[in-house]
Amino acid sequence: MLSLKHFALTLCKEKRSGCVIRHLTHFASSQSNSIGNNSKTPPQSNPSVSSYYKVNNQSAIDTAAGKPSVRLTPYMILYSGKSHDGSHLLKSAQYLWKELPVRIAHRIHEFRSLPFIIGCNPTILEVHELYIRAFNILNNHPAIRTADDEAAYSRLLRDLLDDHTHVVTQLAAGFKECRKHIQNEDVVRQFCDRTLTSRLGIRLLVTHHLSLREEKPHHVGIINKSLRLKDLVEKWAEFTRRLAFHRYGKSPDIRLSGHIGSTFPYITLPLDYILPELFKNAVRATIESHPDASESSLPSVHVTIANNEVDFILRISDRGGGIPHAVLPKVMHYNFTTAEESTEQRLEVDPLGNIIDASNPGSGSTMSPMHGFGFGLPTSRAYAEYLGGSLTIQSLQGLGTDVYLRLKHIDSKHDAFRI
Ligand code: ADP
Ligand code: K
Ligand code: MG
Repeated sequence: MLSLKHFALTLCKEKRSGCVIRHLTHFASSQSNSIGNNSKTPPQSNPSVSSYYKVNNQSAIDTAAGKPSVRLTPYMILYSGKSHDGSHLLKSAQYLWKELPVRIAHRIHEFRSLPFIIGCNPTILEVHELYIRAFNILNNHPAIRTADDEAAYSRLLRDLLDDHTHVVTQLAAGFKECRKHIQNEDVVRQFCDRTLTSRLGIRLLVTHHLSLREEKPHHVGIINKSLRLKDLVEKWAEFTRRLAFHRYGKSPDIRLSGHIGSTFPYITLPLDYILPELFKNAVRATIESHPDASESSLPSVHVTIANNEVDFILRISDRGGGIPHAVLPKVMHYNFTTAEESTEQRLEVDPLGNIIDASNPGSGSTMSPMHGFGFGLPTSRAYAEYLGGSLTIQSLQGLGTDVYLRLKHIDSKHDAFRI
């Protein structure tokens, strides 16, 4: 055991190579009994080492990754019903107990298939290790049979959700460091699309289960049975304006029109990511393309809501100068950003790239910066497509930009999408 650890340490220190890691992975799995069963990540360890020598579950990962994932429609989730005896909670936990290791094992396989120049980046390795750790914990968890089991399992899920809070920022930072060595854009896009949407799916399922345990008016788990899109748009518009004031000292108005009275069942969680990203882009472009404009002379950002039986659409129109012809094909690339050219000063950011929000310190760690990693548009588009929708951009070069976010209703007769 000692010699394997020493072997791994030496190799990884000297040569961070994917071949070495894969080799180690297999070597270690054949030694599984001698490595021990500790599923906890050693604190402060070198991730490149600890991910790979502690791979006693390697064959378990392979087995789980060979199983298909069972995806549910929101309709199934919405109408699965609540029982008085709590049996719906038990069923929900049992589904997760089976499903989560499979989904996480699929992710681990994808991490292992990354080109080694990316796979060996320390920040990417940290995320890879988080997934291995989550797999070990969830896969070793005993079956859930009683209400007490379910309660304990839920506490575990809550902790894991917290541990994985910064994964998007970590991936964005990791890719930023190493992807200049990768010529093939498709490799990065496929990995990021799949990792981020799968993560969204897992978080939706887990948050849904945890929310089933709470009573919230108009809600079944994560599904708000009568979401008023206007309220959500206003919340994130206000958030973005505060961010802009903090960063630039001014902000354009964000105006709302269209079907502002409409309500329908929907899931807030993905919109809580997409809306601020789109608003930040529009507000930033508006301010930076009018460097000398006063607050009152900045052209407003216009948000239009359209709702119909099949889907709902948000159009975000700004007068921020548009996206130049040469830039437009790249804006959907992960990590592509024009932020480096930006003349404005950066806000204070913590090591994960999150803004430290002076007005609300408690929320600081979950706030995203105004821009920077080039993940806003591609992640939003991946989420929208995962949810059976789309995100498209029309640039009116020289004038402004229209962004269209389309999302399928969850109560439509057809299987719009699966989580
Ligand atoms: P980031 O905001 O971190 O740069 P995004 O993926 O959100 O990353 O956007 C990528 C780039 O697309 C931006 O840096 C900017 O150059 C351009 N862009 C996005 N939205 C707009 C917009 N509304 N107007 C002008 N340019 C935009
Ligand atoms: K981008
Ligand atoms: Mg952005």
